[in-house]
Amino acid sequence: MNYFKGTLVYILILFPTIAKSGNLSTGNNENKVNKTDVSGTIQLLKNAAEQNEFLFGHQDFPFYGVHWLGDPGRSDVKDVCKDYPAVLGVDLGGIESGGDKNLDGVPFNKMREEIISQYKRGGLITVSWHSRNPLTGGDAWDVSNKTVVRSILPQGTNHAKFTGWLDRVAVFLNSLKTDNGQKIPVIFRPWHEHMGSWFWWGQELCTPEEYKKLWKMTVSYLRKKKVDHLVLAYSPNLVVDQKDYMQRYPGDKWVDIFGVDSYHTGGTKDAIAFISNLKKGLEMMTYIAKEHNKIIAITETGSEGLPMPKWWTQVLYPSISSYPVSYVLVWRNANEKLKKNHFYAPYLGQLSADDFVEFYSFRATVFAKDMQLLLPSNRQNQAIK
Ligand code: BMA
Repeated sequence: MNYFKGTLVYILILFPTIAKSGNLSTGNNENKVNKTDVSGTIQLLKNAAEQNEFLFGHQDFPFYGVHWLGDPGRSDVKDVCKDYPAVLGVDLGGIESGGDKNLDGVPFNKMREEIISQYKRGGLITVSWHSRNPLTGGDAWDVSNKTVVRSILPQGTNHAKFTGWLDRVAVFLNSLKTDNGQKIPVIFRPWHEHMGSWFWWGQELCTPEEYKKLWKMTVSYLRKKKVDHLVLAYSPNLVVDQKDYMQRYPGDKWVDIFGVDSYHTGGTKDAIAFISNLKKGLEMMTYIAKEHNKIIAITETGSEGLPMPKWWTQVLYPSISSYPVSYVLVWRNANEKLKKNHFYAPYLGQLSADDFVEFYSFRATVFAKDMQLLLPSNRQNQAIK
């Protein structure tokens, strides 16, 4: 059990007001990204990073695993280490078409339920959006046309269609509430991996100005729809040069987290290169995040199929342990009947499962039980003792 392994929890138990009143956002009130409730989430992540701790996250963990689908309360990570991840990642892809399930078959109603459960257990939630292509009708990976972004900006032929899509996103985000009607803060990271060219919003598919306009339009439209509970994460695929990282940065008023998506492909033979490139990227991000008074995170990572038995302690951990990374999220564990060998967290009996338990036991790794202690009810218990 690692209930008391971290100092993050003590800081928040002793000084709960820090979490409520902290605010890392810059800019004047009118343009501030955050209302008070989300500044607590940002502060929590900042505290973790400052204590050399990071929250562990897993995409889609409550919905399915490699060998199961829809078992209530289950998660491959929990099967292995008896604890839920501290961060739940979900994807809204498909919501724009008005369907009731996302692109990976997760019903939006179920997604909402699990987001609420994750919040109740003290965890955080991050939302990505593999939106379909609004011009061609294809999916997010349809890069056959380079005018898609231009076509959805104001004055573009598809602007009205696209704001209709944003309306659906706003309705879902605004429905994420606790029983007493309080909205649940979520880390929203739209238009990710934009320094690659595999999504219709990618580098070769729009100009830097168009990308920035897309970001600002998305955020300001959602704000107009009263979506005021977002922590905004900018998450290019890995670049190591500061100029590249900032090429499409929309500005401090529009971003809270400096993220990066970086995958280890190729197993053992590419491990050293993966570690060294990720370290270069994190070094640069640490420097600019400090200049901009922001926090950093690894918004997506993983080694597909986990072929290395000690990937957690010998590849992932050494890549990030010297940097103030606030959270790290590994991608989904696709059900093997739907997509073979497409998993990024261990399941019981998987080659890297024992090493994951070791990684879990590290003081630096934060899971749901650590987060539980931050809940107001538990803070009171602590005070009484
Ligand atoms: C990708 C893969 C796809 C999935 C998409 C959105 O990286 O996992 O199978 O549809 O993410 O979750």
